[in-house]
Amino acid sequence: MSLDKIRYDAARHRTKRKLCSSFAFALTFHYLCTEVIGKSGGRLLFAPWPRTATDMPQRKIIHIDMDAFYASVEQRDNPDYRGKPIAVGHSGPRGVVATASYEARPYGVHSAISSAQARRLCPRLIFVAPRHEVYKAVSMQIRRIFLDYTDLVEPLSLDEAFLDVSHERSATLVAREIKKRIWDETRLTASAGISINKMLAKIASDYRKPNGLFTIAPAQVEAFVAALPVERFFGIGEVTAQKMHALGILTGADLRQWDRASLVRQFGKAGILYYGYARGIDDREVIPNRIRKSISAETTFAEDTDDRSRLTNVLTEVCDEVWSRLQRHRFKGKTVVLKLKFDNFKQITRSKTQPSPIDSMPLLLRLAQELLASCDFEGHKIRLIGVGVGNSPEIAPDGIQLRLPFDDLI
Ligand code: DCP
Ligand code: MG
Repeated sequence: MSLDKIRYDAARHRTKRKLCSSFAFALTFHYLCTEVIGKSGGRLLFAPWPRTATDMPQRKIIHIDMDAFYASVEQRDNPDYRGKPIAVGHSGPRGVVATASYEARPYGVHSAISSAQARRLCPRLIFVAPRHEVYKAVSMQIRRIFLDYTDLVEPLSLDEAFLDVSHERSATLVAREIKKRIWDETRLTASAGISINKMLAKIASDYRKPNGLFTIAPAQVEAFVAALPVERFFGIGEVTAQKMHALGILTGADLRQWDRASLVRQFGKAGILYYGYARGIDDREVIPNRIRKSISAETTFAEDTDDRSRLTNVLTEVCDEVWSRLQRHRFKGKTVVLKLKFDNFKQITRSKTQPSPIDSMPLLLRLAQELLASCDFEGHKIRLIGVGVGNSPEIAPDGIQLRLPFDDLI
């Protein structure tokens, strides 16, 4: 807190001073961006590699993330759960926690741990079965609110989205108003992060959770990033953070000591991204309404199995679900993907591509069955089976095979 706070306050004072002297420059720069560079898609195509975030054309980005989303919905709808540690998820032996209320978090209960472990950590934890339809409905409600402020809304999941509000005078005021509307219309709280790019806005929304609002203004970026522990950067996961720690990189300031070539040597292509992160740079645009690339469904068995006739039965159910989703979303695809997860958690995918879109349930099922028949289980039992359809002729030019990472299948 203290170091962060000192640097943050110092940065605030610097901001005020800088703001006045750079006003005239900003006006000229704004003119150049909108009139000259703006016509080339808003990108400084001919610019040299920018040294700092403030060298970049600046956007105003808001990141909104609902607080303990599923759990808050359950506490809203059932007064018995309010003020209590709850976990949304199935409590059975193979259950997993989708999320936990803020009352449960001090015990160490969080998303993705097993329900059994959660119960050990917090014996009075209340398990609540998920109600996905309700979460989806709330998600649509908040999305409609976002769209009242900008068309540039990029949902990342049901409960979070980036908004580009560069056209607004104050992104912070917009964020405050959005939070209020979310509360008024859903009785749920959200946290908002405001800054000049996606990476910083995402970090900012997490900074004062729950029910937080935090702005990283342009002149604060350098000091903020310098003091930030590397594990808090959006996109630096646990494994990478550990590797950085081993190299003595604990904060953004440490990361900034590294040149681009050395980071690429250590971290591959991601090194380029990290080089930018250390300088508060992230040039990714807010992309509204992602194009759906695929549709899938999957099932985890209550008990691992290698019984081929049981697998075929479940495969039929999964294909049924995929088929009904394909119809609901009017989605057409030429490739079927089968995903299997073994009892040792190893995962394989196999795919088959047709010359034209899969246009019937029997065809989908036949292709999925052929894929299953071709799989060697290597003596393992199956824990999970999934089927996806992708490679839509509407988004892939003919003859180009789309990559089909199963994780992208919705
Ligand atoms: N979710 C899930 N499985 C996970 C992570 C999340 O099913 N491994 C679901 C439940 C969450 C929702 O997605 O409520 C949103 O995820 P977040 O990461 O935003 O977590 P929360 O909203 O629950 O909490 P926070 O207040 O930290 O944002
Ligand atoms: Mg959330």
